[in-house]
Amino acid sequence: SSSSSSSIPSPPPPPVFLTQDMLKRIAAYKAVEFVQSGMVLGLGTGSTAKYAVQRIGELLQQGKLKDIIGIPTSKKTQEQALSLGIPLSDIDEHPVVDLAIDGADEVDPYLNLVKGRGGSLLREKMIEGACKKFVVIVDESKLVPYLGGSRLAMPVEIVPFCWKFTAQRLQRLFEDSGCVAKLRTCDDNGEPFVTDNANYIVELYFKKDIGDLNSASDSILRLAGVVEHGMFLNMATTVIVAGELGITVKNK
Ligand code: ABF
Repeated sequence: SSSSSSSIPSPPPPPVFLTQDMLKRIAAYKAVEFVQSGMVLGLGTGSTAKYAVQRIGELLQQGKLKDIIGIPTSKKTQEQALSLGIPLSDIDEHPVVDLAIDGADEVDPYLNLVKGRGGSLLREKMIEGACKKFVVIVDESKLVPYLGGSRLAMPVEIVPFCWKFTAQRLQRLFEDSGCVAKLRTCDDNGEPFVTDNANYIVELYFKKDIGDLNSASDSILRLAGVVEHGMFLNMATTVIVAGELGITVKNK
């Protein structure tokens, strides 16, 4: 039989569809363009930051970057960086960090952040607070009109001692915003989630805007039993947002 298939036009190429994971990688690679040889670098935690750490390791191995000192923000990132051969230190040894690159859970229009759903907010805040430049990398799903408004949780790291008492006090602090406080537990066994610093995490859920962020921050930190919260106010110097339509770089 004669073949007619050659006259059938080939189907159009499939539309280019970027997965959320691809967007995370695009943002991470863009941020690594800020890295220069000789820098002390804060290494973030999470599924976006992991691409930045990977890329830094690659550039070191290729000899395109030299004399980098990495300051990991979690035990998990420490392991990843070690496996890539990135030399590591801490902020005791290097109290001034040139640049940190890390993800976030929420970014508001003023570049204030919610972080800590990865559970490493305390070390992140200590290290990123010591940075000359703090570059945040997100896909566009992380952009919110105001913090705490995404109906995802705002994490607060607390000491395990009488955690119910502290969770109650936190909930009461924001009762006007319809706050509900829940202890973070592990998915596999329902046990309390334990941070790298041997603390617990309480998740705050809000029904309404919590208003002034600085006073919210102050009142949380005044509670005995609280170690740190996940609002990173006025800390990011740059936010790189990867979206379907390209990369946006927002500067403070
Ligand atoms: C860490 O990673 C956290 O502060 C933040 O919670 C999280 C973001 O993770 P991902 O990039 O996986 O969304 O930086």
